[in-house]
Amino acid sequence: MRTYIDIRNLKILACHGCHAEEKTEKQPFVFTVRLETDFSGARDRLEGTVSYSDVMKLLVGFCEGHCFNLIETLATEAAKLILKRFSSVRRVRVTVAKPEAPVPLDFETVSATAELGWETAFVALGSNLGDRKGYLDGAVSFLREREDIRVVKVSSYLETAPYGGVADRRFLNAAAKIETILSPLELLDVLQKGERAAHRERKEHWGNRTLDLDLLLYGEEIVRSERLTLPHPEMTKREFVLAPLAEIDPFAFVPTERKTAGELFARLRQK
Ligand code: A4P
Ligand code: MG
Repeated sequence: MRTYIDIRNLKILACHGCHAEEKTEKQPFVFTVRLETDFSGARDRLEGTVSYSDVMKLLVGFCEGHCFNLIETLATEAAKLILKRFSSVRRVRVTVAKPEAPVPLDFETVSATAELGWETAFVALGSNLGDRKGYLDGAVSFLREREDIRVVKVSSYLETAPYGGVADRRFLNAAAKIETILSPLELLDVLQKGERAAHRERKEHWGNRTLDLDLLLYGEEIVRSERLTLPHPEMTKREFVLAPLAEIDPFAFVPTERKTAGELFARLRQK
């Protein structure tokens, strides 16, 4: 069963738009919101559900307190805010309409819709320079501190021999299961920020490093772009990735292989 709370046509006067006068003259923005939340835990108590009045008040404060150029940004940021503030909302769809948009034509309204939710992803952690355990602990804390990421589970730390013929010191490796409202590329940016915070120097590909944070899986998405490949292209060949991944979630699904982490780990060990 899927259960929703809908808020329809919440009208808020605020300043959003690209034109100079839109930054100072208020105009109406009309919000329609669908919250996906599980009703079964509520047991007819307000504390057990998401208070629609709290969601509406949050939207009013947010819309009045910011000044974006685009209704696309307003819809996306409002959706992210709802997901961060109301932990029982799994997915949200926010439509922002701007009926008085400054276009000299006869139209009813114009709107932008953002739909997002908490997605499951897996991150590989590795370190083979300096205080290796300290770097992995620091990376986990870095992820835990973010409002747009929830750390669900972290594997044990495994001591592993260097793989690939470039790095020459032993690694400490781990994997983390997270939930995030970030897109895959936004998440990659965050992981690279975490690496920089650990004073990671990119000297040579596959070389020694204080901290490597790789994105292994993001839901069942398959991505082949310049900056990002998903699932991580090397993951199925690496015991130091599959062992901690299978430990925390043997049913994590690798869509390009049509196999679970547990199956891939067992296959690799047989080789
Ligand atoms: N990139 C593309 N897809 C991804 C993804 N799914 N996750 C791009 C992360 N990054 C991805 O990475 C190079 C580029 O890959 C990034 O700019 C990103 O846009 P990098 O971190 O700059 O360079 P790197 O770390 O040298 O490459 P990579 O591929 O992360 O290295 P690996 O493959 O992780 O190898 N042996 C043991 N025992 N344990 C280890 O942890 N690690 C390595 C590093 C070698 N041997 C090891 C270990
Ligand atoms: Mg890397």
